[in-house]
Amino acid sequence: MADDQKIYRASTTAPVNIAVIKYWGKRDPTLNLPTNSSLSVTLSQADLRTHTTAACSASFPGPDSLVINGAPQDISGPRTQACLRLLREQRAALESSSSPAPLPSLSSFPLRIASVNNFPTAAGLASSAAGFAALVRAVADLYQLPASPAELSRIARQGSGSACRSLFGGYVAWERGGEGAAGGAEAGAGAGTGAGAEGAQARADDGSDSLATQVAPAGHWPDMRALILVVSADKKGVSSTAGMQATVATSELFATRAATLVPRRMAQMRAAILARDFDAFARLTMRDSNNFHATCLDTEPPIFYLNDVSRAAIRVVEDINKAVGRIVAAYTFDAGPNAVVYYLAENESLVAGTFKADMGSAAGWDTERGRAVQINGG
Ligand code: 2P0
Repeated sequence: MADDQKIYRASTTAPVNIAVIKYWGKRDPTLNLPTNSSLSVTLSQADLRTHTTAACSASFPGPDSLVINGAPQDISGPRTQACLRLLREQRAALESSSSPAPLPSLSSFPLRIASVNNFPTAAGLASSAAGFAALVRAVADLYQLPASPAELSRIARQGSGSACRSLFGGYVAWERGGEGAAGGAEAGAGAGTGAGAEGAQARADDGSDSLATQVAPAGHWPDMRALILVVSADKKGVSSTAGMQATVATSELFATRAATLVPRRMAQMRAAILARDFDAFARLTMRDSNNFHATCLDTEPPIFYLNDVSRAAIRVVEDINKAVGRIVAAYTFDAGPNAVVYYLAENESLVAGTFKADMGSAAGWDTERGRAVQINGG
């Protein structure tokens, strides 16, 4: 086959992650730099993942295209364009340094990208994290980039912030970065509130150190489980991007959260995970979810992500923990009403069983709406 007809392909998958210390707020919307660090647990790919194939060829008519679950997407937005541009730049650098055995100039070929989720899109679960993580890794594989997962996370972050955490399995931190950079800390977050270490030349806050790293692999704490309770499959009323911008601009509670609470909780959460201390993990998870939603309520105008069923789920967790006399279940909610409940395998029948019994009718429990999932072993 002539080289200009050849089709190059690579496929990969990326899992969904659910934060236990929440990302909310951007200090730089263009580079998609967060106001505060965050930490998440990656869910099993058997349960929730995006599968993506990237292809390119000189024979493809342009422009680049992306299809998700069979539906063509508009990829002209700055987020997707930033990811594709950064990946192409890295490929072009490889090509220009590849003489005397030149690499094919894939960076100049149109891309065709197709993604499929193994969970119903209508399930109301955030798919942008797995989606951008899979897109970035598929194109990086297609281009045979020698980039580490951390380096790819820096690119995926620009597609969707939470996507950077889906490049890793297990327990994953996204460090805000920018400490000591000119203007980096003044947005109000981070332990390093002094902009620029004394005597040091202040660097630009360019996002080069805002990336994900693994705190511990899933095998470190293999008994961790997550129950996903889909309260509503509707698209959320206020998008994360718009919601967090409004919170940063108007909530006084948020400034304290970002500057003081999150840095402290990041350290405490790391310690809880490394010590496999479920009590500490669970308390921090619930408090951070509640604090995040409090800042949403403190936004002007207020943002309500939780609904009556969400609040009923909180009460079920409280009742389970009270009945047992210790904390065996922890709820968390993202920018929507759906609950994720973390627990240990030994409490599976108690936690999942109680939810099914107590919330079956309220949440319309079925296998689509309530499912127990493993933590990803990757
Ligand atoms: C999180 N969320 O840490 C938090 C908790 C929602 C609540 O990351 O604007 O879709 O694309 O960077 O990643 C949702 O925000 O936002 C999110 P963008 P993203 O998981």
